[in-house]
Amino acid sequence: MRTDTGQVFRLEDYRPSDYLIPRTDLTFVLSPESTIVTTTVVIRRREKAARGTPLALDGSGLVLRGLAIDGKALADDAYSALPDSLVIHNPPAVPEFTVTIETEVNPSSNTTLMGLYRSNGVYCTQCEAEGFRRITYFLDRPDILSVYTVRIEAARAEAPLLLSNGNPVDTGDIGDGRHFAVWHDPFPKPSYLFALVAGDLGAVSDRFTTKSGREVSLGIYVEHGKQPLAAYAMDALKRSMAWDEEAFGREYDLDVFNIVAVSDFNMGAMENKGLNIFNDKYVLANEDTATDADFANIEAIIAHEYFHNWTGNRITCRDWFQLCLKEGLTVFRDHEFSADQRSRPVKRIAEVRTLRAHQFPEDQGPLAHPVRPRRYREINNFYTATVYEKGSEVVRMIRTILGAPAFRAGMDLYFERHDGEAATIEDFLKAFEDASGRDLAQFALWYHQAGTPHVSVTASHDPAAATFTLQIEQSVPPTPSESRKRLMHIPLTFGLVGADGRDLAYGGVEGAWVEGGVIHLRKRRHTVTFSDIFERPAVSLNRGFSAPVSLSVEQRSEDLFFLARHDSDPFGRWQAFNTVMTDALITGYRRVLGGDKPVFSPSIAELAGAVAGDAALEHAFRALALTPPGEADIAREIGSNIDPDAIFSAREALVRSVAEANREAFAAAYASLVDSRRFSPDAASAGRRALRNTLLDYLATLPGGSALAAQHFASATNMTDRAAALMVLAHRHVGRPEAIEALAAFEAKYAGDPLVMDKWFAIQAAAPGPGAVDAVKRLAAHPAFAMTNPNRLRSLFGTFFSGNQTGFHRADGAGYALFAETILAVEKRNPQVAARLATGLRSWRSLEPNRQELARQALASIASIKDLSADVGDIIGRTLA
Ligand code: 0A1
Ligand code: ZN
Repeated sequence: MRTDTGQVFRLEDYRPSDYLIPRTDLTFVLSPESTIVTTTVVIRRREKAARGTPLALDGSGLVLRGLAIDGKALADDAYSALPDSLVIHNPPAVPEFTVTIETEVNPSSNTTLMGLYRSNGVYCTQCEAEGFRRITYFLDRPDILSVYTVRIEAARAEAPLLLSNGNPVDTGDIGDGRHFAVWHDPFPKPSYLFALVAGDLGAVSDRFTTKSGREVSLGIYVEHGKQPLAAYAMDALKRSMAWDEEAFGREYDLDVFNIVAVSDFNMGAMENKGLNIFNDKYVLANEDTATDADFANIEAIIAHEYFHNWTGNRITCRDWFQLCLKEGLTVFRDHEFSADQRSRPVKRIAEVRTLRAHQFPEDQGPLAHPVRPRRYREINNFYTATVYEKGSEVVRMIRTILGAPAFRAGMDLYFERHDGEAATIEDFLKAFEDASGRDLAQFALWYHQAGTPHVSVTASHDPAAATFTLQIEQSVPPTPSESRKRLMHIPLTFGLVGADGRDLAYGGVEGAWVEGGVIHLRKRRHTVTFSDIFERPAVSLNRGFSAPVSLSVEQRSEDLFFLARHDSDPFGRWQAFNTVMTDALITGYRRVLGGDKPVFSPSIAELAGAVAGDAALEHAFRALALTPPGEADIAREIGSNIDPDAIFSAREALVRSVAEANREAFAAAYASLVDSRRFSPDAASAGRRALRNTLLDYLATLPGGSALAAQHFASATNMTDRAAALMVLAHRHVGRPEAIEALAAFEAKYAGDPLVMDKWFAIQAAAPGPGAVDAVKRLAAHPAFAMTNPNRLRSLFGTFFSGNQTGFHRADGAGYALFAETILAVEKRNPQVAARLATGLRSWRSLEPNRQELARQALASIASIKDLSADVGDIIGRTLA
């Protein structure tokens, strides 16, 4: 564990390395407790570096066993070897020489899941961001690109399968029950993309022929017996490969593409060249074990990692400050892929919900940072929603501003210019500027400036002059260490919706650059006047969520109801309904705080009834529209002095009032959505299930609701329906016999399947109310739970800290005490996962004063521990600052 020294890394300190490593040969002699790694690197001194410049290599917790230059062992005083660095004081003056390093590592005792470790007896690696230095001393930075050849030796019985990056070159026997394999990757790559897997796994094999005729062998490796569960992932992989050729002109470039699923993994998956390693949660699925959401995630993550082959691997990052160069762009690519494979509007709404749920709170709290940060203490803590999701939104805006053809031309130019290089955000933007002739200087602030811009709008119609005017003002709130903000270029897609639901044509426009249905805000204030507008329109702004801003539009409340029914932009419709509900919930919340009962306008229930029964709308869209804003969404909109219990009461009351008003219609729609066809994970079938399950959630609040949910649970023929019913029972009928029985039945059925048990843990961890703290403590002692497994930790504690507003934020602070205790316990084994869990209190300052103080005490109790890891120390330090 790297303890927190407080060292800060700064973008402006970037300097090219004095030495390069054109070639790297690695030999792994694998053994569970003692693996010997022999690394031979060709070191090339850069012309600008003086002869004899010391060569300083990175390490982390390493033991050096041998060191030679050009085959000759080095004298003891010629170098200094520490666990975290190896310095060769006076390297040969020649331009190129070889260094051979022997290190010894213990994969079995590696609980950090970085570097070389074992998961269920399988040797595997994770090197992003700085894990390679746990394997050998190296220039472990992304701008050092090297061609790797890897030889793996292992006991055949323990590891019949030996994989690394690139193409297979050789295999054979070496006696004593041991064997070897050699892999060669012809594409120069940074060390973070290195991977090795060795173990006894089952294979799913397939083939793909690229557009230009390259035959690629595809393999997905999973625990023996689980091969059928990898069929969907394989299908998603082939669709991804075909899509990237079509949409971006990008072909695969090796003879093999392998994916390995492991059960202990810190993140979702990893794009190692030719050998992706996945958290098994994002590979294994069938209808009995996985929900529709799981299928969609698998498709998206398989695509994401595959797309990295070009955006991340062929063109990589110069330094870790440029992380969004590969991540934001690759998320944008996987979003587009899913939109094309499924329903574009539904996908867009889901993306925006995720962005608001995860990125907005980050941007609005103490952990805010620009999409391209300028400093970090621990890079692992920057795999954030801002870098990934907002990073994707920024790429989307480039396309909105340039238009699809110029965007594609910019991408082509970027690939052409930087293939084989380690690039920067400046390089990326320059490709678009050069391809389009547009100036993106102001736009670039999206990369450099943190915080969610706010856009406020007032509208007025002058019937006599037939003009319609929008007064638009932008502001960017201060964020940590950035108090003064510059004005942004905000592309707002819009429509002026007339009484018949159609967008009004306007004669002319003044006050801003308006083109192709987009208003470009570039100043603080714009007065945008449209002429020849004879009727007062409802204004639909930020259609498709063209800019990741918060928006308030002052217009008549009937306009929102109108847009919710008639906007031609599906996102606009969804947004209008969502705003109606949010506004009502905030008013209801204030009433609860004042000791009154919340009351809701009957128009809301009427609108819900209309949406539920509108056969012209996709089922999945209807499900999304009918889903009321979550408690955390409401809290975010309220902003400060939050009382989670009052939010909960207001939300419950809204759901009940909508259900009561639509009792018959919802019941009829619910009944009509039963699907007796064979299960299919396709988007349309999933949409039907989503709508039916959303309706169940409403109906379950009515008398007889628990029996209905129990019946839904008992008759479920797939995991989507089963988990949905279990959630309704466990959340809406906490402690009732139907809930207890269903939980027990689920547990009995899936006790042996850890990934399914994760759902069982998560559902209970999110059950509202003061009993959740004790429930979570009890569940932590369940035999299926393991403090060592990241998926279990995220399901139970991650869900509790980030997904249970009333339970975690219990007024007596018991949730916060459990938080502190858990972070410290997890940190000892796995600082990276602990740090992620520790972000659960990032919004503590928006709580009411009593809870705020209790949360502060819990955070301070963590901060007071000596020798905190860099990971946790960084998060807690920034959270308290
Ligand atoms: N590059 C991966 C994310 C990733 C980052 C760090 C990891 O370390 C445990 C693992 C994966 C992606 O974007 O999918
Ligand atoms: Zn990624």
